[in-house]
Formats: sequence, structure tokens, C-alpha cells
Amino acid sequence: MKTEELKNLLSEENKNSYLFEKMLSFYGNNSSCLAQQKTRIHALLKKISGAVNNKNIFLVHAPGRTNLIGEHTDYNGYPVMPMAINRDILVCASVLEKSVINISNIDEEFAARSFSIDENIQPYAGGDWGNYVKAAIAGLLPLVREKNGRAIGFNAVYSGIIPPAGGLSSSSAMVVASALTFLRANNVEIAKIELAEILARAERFVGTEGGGMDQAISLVGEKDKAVKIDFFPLRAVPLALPKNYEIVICNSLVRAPKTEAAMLEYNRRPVECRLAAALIAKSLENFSGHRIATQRLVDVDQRKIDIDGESYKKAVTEALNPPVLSAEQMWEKLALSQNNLNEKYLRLKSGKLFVPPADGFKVGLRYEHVLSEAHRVEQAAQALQRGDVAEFGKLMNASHESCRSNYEISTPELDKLVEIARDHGAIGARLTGAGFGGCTVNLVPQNDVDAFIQGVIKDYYQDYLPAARPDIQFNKKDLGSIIFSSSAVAGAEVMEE
Ligand code: NG1
Repeated sequence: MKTEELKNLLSEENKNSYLFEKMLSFYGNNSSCLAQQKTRIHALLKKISGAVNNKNIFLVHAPGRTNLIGEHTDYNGYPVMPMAINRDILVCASVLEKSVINISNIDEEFAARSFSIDENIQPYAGGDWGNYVKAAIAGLLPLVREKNGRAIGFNAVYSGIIPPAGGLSSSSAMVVASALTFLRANNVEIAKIELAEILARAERFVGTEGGGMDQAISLVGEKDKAVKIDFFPLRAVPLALPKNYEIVICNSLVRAPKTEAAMLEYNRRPVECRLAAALIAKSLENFSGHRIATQRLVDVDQRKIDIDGESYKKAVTEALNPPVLSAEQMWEKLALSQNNLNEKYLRLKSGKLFVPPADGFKVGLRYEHVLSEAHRVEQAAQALQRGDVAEFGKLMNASHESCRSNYEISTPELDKLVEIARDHGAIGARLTGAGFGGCTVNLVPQNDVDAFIQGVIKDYYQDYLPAARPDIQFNKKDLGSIIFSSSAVAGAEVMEE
């Protein structure tokens, strides 16, 4: 499609055009929102046509997400329940007949990048936005080469409206958008579920030990639905969200970038969970005499082990006692040398060695969170199926409490925001995403949404935050992207007529 054709498809007279309809379904039928999106697409078209001389171009859209319930369960093999939101990464691209990727961004904070496609793609320095594009290309290169014998690249301009470091998966949306652009450039088609599995592994290129929730929901999101996602193998079940309620997202404005201290704290949790699984497997072996192969907590779930309930309970209690262990206690209990412990459990997928935390491995608390949270996800799915909104809200609240006290991923600001949200009518309120800052997700009766937003603005953004965190600056004009309600939207796609 040529730039002019795309512009025509976006014009007012063309309200029934393919692109116009796509925009309506992604961003909602709200005139100021639509106007904003059109301006955004025009800016992309302008920037790319300057670079590629009006060659054939295409658009790719990948949404961010909010997780309604099921936090830090994905990498343990337990389910999650996110929805895709109407904040996305939009890419305008043209195919290049050579093995090079050229990317630029409407936001000039992100400098243009260019790299060659080869089997040895090395990351840029930590925190560079180009790493998310490299992650997608490196992850898909074997598949594209297998199908086509070679892989060609693209020129692309990116525009993102998902707040970064906010727990709304801007990074995974960037990976997904880049992956779809790369696949389209090479004319390779692949099922969304299969792609989600590849991209969950691919994103580890940036150094996090994450699970597969974010890439999956960005791809398989559905309009007006939450999606219960199970892992290993990936399965997605859409569930209708309650009518007459809205999902409101509030940004605590505490940034949680995965490139700094938050990355260390994030990676600590999967390490502690792997150790908890290893301790339980060892203890179960003592009880049952069988060797149990474990990679994650779900592998030692009672439903998977041939052992009576009483012995199972005893084995777990023994395994997680004491609930906090130093590295020395850990290698003794697992009967491993220090070196074996390091290589088996502390070596991160990035190759780096995880340094044991000074306050010990908190296996007891982490286990408590993951198992109870997995149970809450199942209950939440049932509550949605029978339309029990009150129960769903209670489960969201209980999830926040467990994230705070057992998984220790909340912050005073997130706790305050959740408390204020409940005071202003949220049926359920909790932190969403990895934690350590970022956003909360709130279930609010539709008729109360305006009052809810005004109440939270007053109590949190006007009264609490400036006093508690004078270091955090924000512009009142930006409140529309700091606290907003989002419908659930469809997953990522290439937009071409
Ligand atoms: P965010 O909030 O995008 O950093 C991370 C992980 C998820 C999941 C959640 C916690 C990545 C890319 N994402 O999400 O897989 O573990 O934390 O539930 O690592």
C-alpha cells in the first residue's frame, strides 16, 4: 500500500474503510481519541515516507495489557488472567531487500538504530529500546531461515503510547510488533499461539526471567474479554468481562524499569521459586522414593505426584522449613556443592550468576503466594463465568494482599493507590504486572467511573503523591494517560487491506 492510499483510508469521508474500522475497534468510538490516533498514524506515514520514498508500506499494531489476576504465576507454570488494552505500539514499515533492520521512533528520546540480521545478534547496552526489536529478530531468525532459506529486513518507524516501566507490558508489545513486522517482511505465517511461545523465550534476550503472559495476551487478546492463559503448553480461554463495569488503570508514577534494581528484584522471584520447587522435589523423593524431574513449581503440584495427601503435606512442610534459607543452608539441604547450586539454580538465562540476597532465599513466602494466587485465578474464572462480580473483586483484593505480604512486590505508593481506589468505589483493586512500581488495575461500576477518577486524582495525585514523593514530577495535563479506563481489545495484527 502506498502512503497516499493509507492516508485516504484514514480520511473522514472514508468512515467505512478497513483502517477506520480497525481504529474504531482498537481505540473506541470516541472522537478525541480517534483524532489522536489519526494524528499518530499521519506522523508515522510522514516519517516513513521521508525515509523510504513512498514504497509499499504496512502498519502493525500490538497492544499492551493489564493483568486482572494471576501475578508471577506464569513462569511457575500456573495460569494468569490478563486483557489487552487500548494503548499500543504502532509500527509503520516497508520491506528492505537486504538483511538489515533500520528503526526509528516518533518519540525522539529513542534514537534511531540499525543492525544486521545474523546468527550472532548482540544486545545494545541495557535499557536500549532497540534490544526489544533485536529480541524478536533473534528469536524468529531460525524459523524464517528454515522456511525461506534467508531472512530480509525492514525500515520501520515506531510509535508507542503504553507508559514505559509501568507494568503494562510496553516491552512485550514492542517485541510482538517487531516480530509481526519481521514475519510480514519475509511473508512467513505462523499461528499466534506458536508465535507467543517463541516470543516468551525470545524476550529473555533482554535479561529478564519472565514467563509468557505478556507476549501471549498481546497476540491473543479479544474484544471485551479477559483471557485465562495456561502454560506449558500455552492455552488461551477468553472469558466475557462483566457488563456495566469498567477496568480503570492508575499509574502510581513510581517507575519500575526492568533494567535497573527492579530487574534484580524481579529475577530474584523466579530463582526463589525454582529453589522452592527443588526443595519440595527432594523432600517428596525422601517420602516416596521416586525421583521427580522439576523445572518449576507446577511440576511438584499435588495433582502431578503419585502420593497420598497426608504424606504430600508433610513433605512440603518439611521442604519449606525453615522458610528462609541462606545459600549455605540451601546447598546443604539440597545436598549440592556450591558450584552445582550455582549452575543448576542461580545461573540466569542471560548467562549471569544471580547473587544470593543478603536476607536469604524466602522460599516459604514465595510458595505461599504462587499456590494461593493460582487457586485465585481458577476461582476468578469461575466467578466470571457465573457473573459474580463481587467475588471477582474480592479475589482481586486478596491477590493484592498476597503480592504485598508474601511476594513483597508492592510499594507504599501502590498500597496507597489501592486503598484510595477502594474508598472511591472500586469493587476490586490491585497492583498489575511485575510490581515494584507501575500501575494498579481497578474494577469499577460504569456509572461511578467519572467520580472514581476524580476522587483518585484528588486523593492520590493531588494530596498524597506530592507530599510523599516530591521527587516524582508529573504534568497535570498528562492525567488522561496516567489514569484511564480501557476496554479489552483484540490482539496484535498486521493492518493491510
Ligand atoms: P511486566 O509487568 O510486563 O514486567 C512481568 C513478566 C510476566 C509476568 C509478570 C508478573 C516479562 C516480559 N514479563 O511482566 O511474564 O511474570 O511480570 O506477573 O518478563
